[in-house]
Parts: sequence; C-alpha cells; structure tokens
Amino acid sequence: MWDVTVADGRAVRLRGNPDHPTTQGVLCPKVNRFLDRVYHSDRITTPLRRTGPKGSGEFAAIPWDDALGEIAAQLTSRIDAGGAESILQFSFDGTQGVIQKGVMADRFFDAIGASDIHRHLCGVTAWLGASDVSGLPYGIDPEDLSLARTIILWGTNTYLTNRHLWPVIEQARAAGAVVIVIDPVRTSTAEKADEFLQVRPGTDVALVLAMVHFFDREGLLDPEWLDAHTSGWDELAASAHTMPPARAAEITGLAVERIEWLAHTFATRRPAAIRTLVGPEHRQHGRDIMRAVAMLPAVSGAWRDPGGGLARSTQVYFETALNYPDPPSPSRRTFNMARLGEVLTDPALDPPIDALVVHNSNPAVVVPDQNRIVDGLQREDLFTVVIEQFMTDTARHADIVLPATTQIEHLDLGIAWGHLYLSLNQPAIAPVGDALPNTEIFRRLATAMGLDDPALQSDDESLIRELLDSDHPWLEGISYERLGAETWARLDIAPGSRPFVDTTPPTSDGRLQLGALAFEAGDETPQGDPELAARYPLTLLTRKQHVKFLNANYAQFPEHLPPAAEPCVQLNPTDAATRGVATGDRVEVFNDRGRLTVVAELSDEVLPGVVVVPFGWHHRHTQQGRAVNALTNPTAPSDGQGSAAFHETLVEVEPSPL
Ligand SMILES: Nc1nc2c(c(=O)[nH]1)N[C@H]1C(S)=C(S)[C@@H](COP(=O)(O)OP(=O)(O)OC[C@H]3O[C@@H](n4cnc5c(=O)[nH]c(N)nc54)[C@H](O)[C@@H]3O)O[C@H]1N2
Ligand SMILES: Nc1nc2c(c(=O)[nH]1)N[C@H]1C(S)=C(S)[C@@H](COP(=O)(O)OP(=O)(O)OC[C@H]3O[C@@H](n4cnc5c(=O)[nH]c(N)nc54)[C@H](O)[C@@H]3O)O[C@H]1N2
Ligand SMILES: [Mo]
Repeated sequence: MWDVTVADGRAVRLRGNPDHPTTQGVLCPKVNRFLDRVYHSDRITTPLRRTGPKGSGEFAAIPWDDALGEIAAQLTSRIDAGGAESILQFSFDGTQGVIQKGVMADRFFDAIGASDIHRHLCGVTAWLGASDVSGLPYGIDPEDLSLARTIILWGTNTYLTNRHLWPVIEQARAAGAVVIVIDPVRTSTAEKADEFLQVRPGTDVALVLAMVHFFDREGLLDPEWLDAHTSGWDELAASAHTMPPARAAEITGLAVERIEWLAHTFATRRPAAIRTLVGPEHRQHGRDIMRAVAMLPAVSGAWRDPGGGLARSTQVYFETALNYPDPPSPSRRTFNMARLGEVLTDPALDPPIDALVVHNSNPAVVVPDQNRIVDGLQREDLFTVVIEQFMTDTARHADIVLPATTQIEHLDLGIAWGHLYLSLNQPAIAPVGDALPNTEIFRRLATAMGLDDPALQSDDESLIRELLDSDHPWLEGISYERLGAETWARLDIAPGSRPFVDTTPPTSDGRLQLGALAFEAGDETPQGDPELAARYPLTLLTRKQHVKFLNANYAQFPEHLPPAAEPCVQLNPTDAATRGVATGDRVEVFNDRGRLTVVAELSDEVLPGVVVVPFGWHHRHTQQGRAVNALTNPTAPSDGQGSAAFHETLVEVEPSPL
C-alpha cells in the first residue's frame, strides 16, 4: 500500500508503506512516479465533447451537467425504444480496486438492461483450467514459495510482471531451491533462473504428459496418494502412455534428458511448486494447458508439503471471502470481450450496438483484431462514452469523455492477485480538477436518467461495508474499522496451509480430477494450419516486456518508454538472415488482419520460427497508427468463457520499403 504526503492539499510524496509484508516499501518502476501521472498536464480534468471527426482527438470542455444530460438522453432514447441491449458496457482491469472497478457500474447497467461483456481477457482461462482439476482454483499462498525446494515458473515472467514475488523466489533459492523457467522466450526471468527450458509455443500439454509418463515409468508415484486424493488416474496414465519423452521432445523442441530431468526434479526435490499466471492461457487450448499444469501437483502429491503445489493468482481467495454482489442478471446479452471488433461491426447483430460506454479499459489497444475495433469505433452512428484519466486511443474515438479520479483521489477496497492482503485505499487528496470517481459518475448518471432505485445511490463506504459483510472465516476479524486503522489485513489463512490436503477439493467427488488429456495444436499454428503457415510462417508472441508499462498504460509518458522509444520485433538471427534483415532495420510485420512497421532486433532470446512484438505501445507509436493487437488472433473458446488466443498468431516479416 501507498503512503502519500500532502501539503496544502497537494500530494508531494508517494512511497510504498515500509511495513507492508509484500512490498516492504518498495514500489515497482511503473508507479514510482505516480504523482507525475496524477498532476500530468495531459490529465483529463473536465468532461469533454467531441468537436472534430471521430478519432481526431478534437474535443471541447463542457460542464458535468451537460455531459450527463447528453449521455442520459442518448441512453434513455434507446431504452424507451425497447433497445437497451443496443447499449454495451465495456470495462476491464484499469483499476483493481473492487468498487471503482465495477460494483456501481454493474448495478447501473443491470438496472437499464444493457448488453455486457464477460471480463475474461485475463486470468479466466487459467482459472477454468485449474478448476477442472481442483473444483475452485485455490493455490498455495505465493509467500509460501519460500518453503519450496523446486520452483517452476511456468509461462510467467516473474522478474518483470510480478516483481514483489521475486524476493520470495530468491529467499527460497538462498535456502537451496532450484528455480526453473519454462517459456518459449528467454525472458529476464529465464536469465535469472537456474534452469531454462525453452519450449515451442503452445506445446506444454505434451511436456506435462511426458512428465507423467516418466513418473509412472520410474515408479515415482505414490499409489496411496493417488487412491485417496484423485480420480481419473487410469485415464491420465493411458494418455501419458502415448507420450514418451522422445515424442514430447519432437513436439516441444526440448531434449529428452531435459524433460526427464524436469520430471525427476519435480517429483523428488520437495517441496515442489509451480507458479503460473496468464502467459500460456492466451491460446485456443489455453484451458487444456492450464488444466495439464494443474494436474502435475495432483499426480505427484506435491500438495502434501507446505510450500508445494500450484501457486496461482490469489484472486479466488478474495472472491470467495468477500460478499460479492450477484453476477449481472443472466438475461442480459453478454459477449466475450475478445469479440469486440466483430460485435461493433457485425450488421447482422440483433439489435446492433449503437451506444458504447467504456470505463477502466482501453479496448482500442488491449483487445485483439484491432483494425475491426477501430472500424467500429469510427462508426458515426455509434454513441461512445469513455471514462478515463488520459486521452487513450479509445477515448480519442469518444463522443463524450468523462474525467476519472486516480487511486489517490478515491476510496476503494484493494484485492490482490499476488498475495493474501486485503487493503483499504483511502483518498489522500481531493479529486484533481473536475474528475470524479467511477462510482460517483454512475450515481450521477442514474439520477440524470431518473432511475430511483436507492441501491444506485449507495455511497462508497457503504459499498465497501457490503463487500466486507460476510461470514466467511477468512474475513474473521477484518472490519471496515480495522482496515481504516491498519490499512491492510491478511486474510485469515494460516501460513503453510495445504490446499486440497487440509481441506477437501470442492469437486463432485471431493478428489482432484485427473482424466484423459491430449495435446492439440491451435488452429492458427504451423501444425494447425500448414496452408496459412506457408504464407505466414512465423508465430507472433505479444508478451509484456517493458518494465515501466502496465498493459497499455504509461506508454503515454516518454520517460516510461524503453531507450529505443519505439516498438521492435525480436526475431531469431536465422529468420532474419533468410529475410535479409539486420538489427535496426525497419521491417513490416503483417498478416491478413493487419500490418505494423517496427524496428528489427535480432535476438537469440526467441526460437527460430517465433517473433515477439511487445504489448503496450499505443497507436501513435507506429506508422500505421495501430498497436500490436492489430495482428493478434481474436479466437476465444466460446462467447461465455475464456480469453483470446493472442499468442496463436501467424505473421510474416519483410524489410520495409521505406
Ligand atoms: N497482445 C496482448 N494483448 C493483451 C495482453 C497481452 O499480453 N498481449 N494482456 C491482456 C491482459 S493480461 C490484460 S489484464 C488486458 C488489460 O486491459 P485493460 O484493463 O483495458 O488495460 P490497462 O491499460 O491496464 O487499463 C486501461 C485504462 O484504465 C484506465 N484507468 C486506470 N484507473 C482508472 C480508474 O480508476 N477509472 C477509470 N475510469 N479508468 C482508469 C487507465 O488510464 C488505462 O488507460 O490486456 C490484455 N491484452
Ligand atoms: N511490467 C509489467 N508488469 C505487469 C504487467 C505489465 O503490463 N507490465 N501486466 C500485469 C498483468 S495485467 C498481468 S495479467 C500479469 C501477467 O504476468 P505474466 O503471465 O507473467 O506475463 P505475460 O507476459 O502475459 O506472459 C508470461 C509469459 O508467457 C509466455 N508464453 C506465451 N505462450 C506460452 C506457452 O505456450 N507456454 C509457456 N510455457 N509460456 C508461454 C510468454 O513468452 C511470456 O514470457 O502481469 C502484470 N504485471
Ligand atoms: Mo492481466
């Protein structure tokens, strides 16, 4: 949590609270200069109305009453005509605080019956895959990784994306742990690890099956554990039987000895833990990958040892413990957010979307298939409202932009994905300019629309009190008053707890679910579509790569850009040679969805056949006025569930004619 020093109403210093168990006062480089963000001259501080063509970024300041009146009139006309579903709410993870993220907004859109999006672009596929094994995806407390003696960072770039876990990893290592990274890219985390297994993208299921094959063949499994704690072992064993390490070696590109070493280490050097976040989930079969990875500690019995098992996002703990409002009414029409481009441009959609309200998100940059999204945002007949702190590529396309407060200007309840501490974020300063908290904006909009349900006027403190009003034992002793006095409190979960051993897995039979498992290549991969791969032979990964970006946020500040100050494509020297490309050359990365001009960086961090363009750059950073999601694959497993197959994108690279 943050401590802010205020003088004469102005925040003058912001630092991490030295007593916070996770941060210990150290902030990550993204937010070290947070006050520059708060007081930045580009900050949106008044409501704005569009004065130029869509996307031009030409706006004029207007009073709140005018802005709310216009939005209310636009939305009301649609509702009165029976077309509430032609209004789409689009929001995501811009803020992680529970109430500013969406509690009040959801009430508002639920009341009017607008269409909604499933907030599935991050973490939900991983959640589902782990749940397939354990009912709910509880993992070990990430702090308990300090107890582990084998730590596999599986498709997660911890050193960059989860900085505050790194000291825990180092603590384990100092006590004798071996730290292993499994990733198609030699990330900064891989550089710091003891062992690095550079897998071909999307082949993790084959690796897991070969590990299980090895456990079985070498007699490393405990039949009593399997009998007592799992079901479906016979089916899994049959699947693993078909994947000897030699076959997995061909699929994954890893040597047989490395696969066997990994399996032997995970089974015998205990406690053994795996840490994952979202990297491998961003694929068509991401759920299978996360299910496969979650099976490993179930098979080996790694859960038995404190510090062993699977460490995932801890969000499930907060969602279980807090009194979350009911999910939006099931009768509301809901889309997968990955489909936004299609949803905004599909003439057959009934009713079509003709009003869009965006908060806490920047879909013009973060959602795949960006060219279609921009086509949609440029529709003259689409009335768009964006609630933002800065003029993002999405806000630029709005009809009305509303100014949102930052974290030091509003009250919120902070949950976490990396630890178990719940926190109360109290405002340190008054809102800058005319900015308002998201919650207040929706309360005022409800009033402007004449909606009289008192629940639409709950104040922020009441919203937080409602969330805390839960009998769940993990919230024992955590009250609003205590959080007010102490700022944070650890959920009441004992250190060293063993999920699914000390407690029964919430599955149909109370056991961890194994079962048949098969490696399948995604449709947009060289194996899945050889014809497409003949035109676009390179697999594009778009990972988080810059230490001072937070998704598509912060790239608006020149001092947050990496030294080159423009996006690059990393490609293996062999792929560069066949294309006549050298480091520093301007190249075009393209497929049927889009084209981007970026700077080539020859790098053996990436395998032959794989290229990486970092995620997070904005439209203005390329000649085409698009960011990397102009290329990415919007396939999502179904409308209802899961993230997009961002990382299953085929492209070609050629020297730029310019
Ligand atoms: N190609 C590719 N695409 C990806 C990913 C990837 O790895 N590769 N990662 C995906 C993942 S994991 C995620 S989580 C998503 C992130 O997607 P988003 O959540 O949409 O992205 P952010 O850039 O984090 O935040 C969006 C905006 O929220 C605004 N914001 C912050 N606080 C507030 C507030 O209190 N109120 C309001 N109204 N606005 C606020 C910020 O100014 C910012 O512009 O992107 C996904 N897209
Ligand atoms: N600096 C910084 N930190 C951040 C963020 C940021 O934008 N910048 N974003 C935050 C957010 S919203 C999130 S969700 C987290 C995400 O944190 P992470 O999940 O750690 O980050 P990602 O970059 O999405 O993906 C991690 C790795 O997955 C790898 N990967 C891709 N495909 C595969 C595969 O098939 N198999 C395997 N084994 N690995 C694969 C990628 O190469 C990448 O190195 O980071 C958070 N922290
Ligand atoms: Mo995310």
